[in-house]
Amino acid sequence: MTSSALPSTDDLRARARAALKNIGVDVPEGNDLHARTPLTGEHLFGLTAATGADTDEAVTAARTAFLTWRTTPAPRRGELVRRLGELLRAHKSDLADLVTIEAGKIRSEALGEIQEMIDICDFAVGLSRQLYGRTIASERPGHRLAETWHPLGVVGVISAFNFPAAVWSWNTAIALVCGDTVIWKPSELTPLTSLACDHLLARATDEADAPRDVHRLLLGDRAVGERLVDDPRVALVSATGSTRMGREVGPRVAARFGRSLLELGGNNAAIVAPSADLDLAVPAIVFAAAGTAGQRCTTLRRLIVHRDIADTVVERLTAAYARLPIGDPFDDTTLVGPLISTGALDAMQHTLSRVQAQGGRVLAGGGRRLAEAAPAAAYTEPVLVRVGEQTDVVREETFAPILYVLTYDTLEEAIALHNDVPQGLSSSIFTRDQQEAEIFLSAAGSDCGIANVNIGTSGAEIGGAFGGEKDTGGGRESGSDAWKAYMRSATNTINYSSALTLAQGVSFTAQ
Ligand code: UN1
Repeated sequence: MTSSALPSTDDLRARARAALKNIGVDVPEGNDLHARTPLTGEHLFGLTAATGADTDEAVTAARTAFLTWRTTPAPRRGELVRRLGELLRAHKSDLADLVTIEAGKIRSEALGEIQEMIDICDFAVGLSRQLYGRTIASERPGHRLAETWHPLGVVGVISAFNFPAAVWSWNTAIALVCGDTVIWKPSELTPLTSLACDHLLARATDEADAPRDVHRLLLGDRAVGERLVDDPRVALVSATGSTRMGREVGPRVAARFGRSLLELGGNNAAIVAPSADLDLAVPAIVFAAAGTAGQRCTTLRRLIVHRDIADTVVERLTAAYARLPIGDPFDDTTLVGPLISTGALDAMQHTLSRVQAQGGRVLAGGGRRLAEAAPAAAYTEPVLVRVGEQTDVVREETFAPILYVLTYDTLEEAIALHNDVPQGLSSSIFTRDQQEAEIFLSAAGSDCGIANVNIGTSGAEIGGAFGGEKDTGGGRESGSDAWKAYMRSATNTINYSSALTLAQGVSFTAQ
């Protein structure tokens, strides 16, 4: 299905301008960076990019602000984040408009992204009173051991187009309550959303009487990111993007003994066991695979179905795929918006032709949509492809809505197939068999950072830690104790006795 006609680029420009105005951002002007919209594939505004000197100045300012911020009591730092959360609530609709215009998300998912930001602000405010260190029993009389957590310094956040606002907020809300200051280098594809977020945080900063330079935004290309990566004053680089990008960032930051937090590619799978409730599994699979037009790092890319139910599952998925409304993401009936660019569409088609050359069979979807109405945009039908175990392409992440269907006979075989990819972000099993579910969640089961039962691979809540293993980079962001990545710990030994007792029974007294 194709939902209603597309809005014009002029309409979208006006809508973006109105959202920015409501938020308080002057419509930017410049000509070295282009805001565009995947809805039509056309140019919206010209912007000004940061230079190398701007980047250095931002790091200096954020470092100076850090010297005050690090000793501001954490609950007071939480007040800034609480104010940000209030402003996000007030501007939820405007921000969601910008996310739809720049990233192409359907309205419900764009609103969900802003809700995710509000949620992480609430979480971080609570955390601002819970940055706990432990007290440890000392082996020596009259001694106490303690663990103290301190802010790290300047945090560089490099984020991707697909979560243009939420991923920034996971990092920024937590880093700010931890006492760090933040420099943000967003995707070049979503500058308007970034300007809006930065502006709301600047307002919150003024209203909460916090130093203005606790946050700086740098719009720009790769060179800006590289400068942050190489600057020894940036204590932590938190980068979201491709594994290829992470392979550069990780070693470069490590070479200067900086810290990095990497959220890289995913190649997420779900196992569908014979006992699965298909009324629950099928819609979960369709959301995880086709939602966000397949452009989440948590998108479901591989379906590992038990041979006995494979035909039924495929039949039901094929029917569901045929009914997916594709088109204008502002239309409430649309479920699949555009891909980010025609380049992404080319990559998807290239992958499909390679899969077919390796014996893959397209079961549903794959056609281009709205090419006449919007030749510069990339609307596509999500694809379902039946593949064999020997199809190597399955091990690669293509950032597009392609779902590979594989079959299995034993759970052991399913788990082996599941783990047989370089990436390790998210995973799930659909089963009513508790033993199978527990095996999947055990050390011998899924090797991913996220492992779910009877729910898809995407759409995690902020309360849990988010991140993955292997080529996904190992980072953890958002909830649980992910905050520890934004702080450094010090171990303190306090001798409150009047005697010097050495550990390990060492004696060092002159005879
Ligand atoms: C991403 O795609 O980079 O779990 C993040 C999810 C979202 C976050 C995805 N909460 O799908």
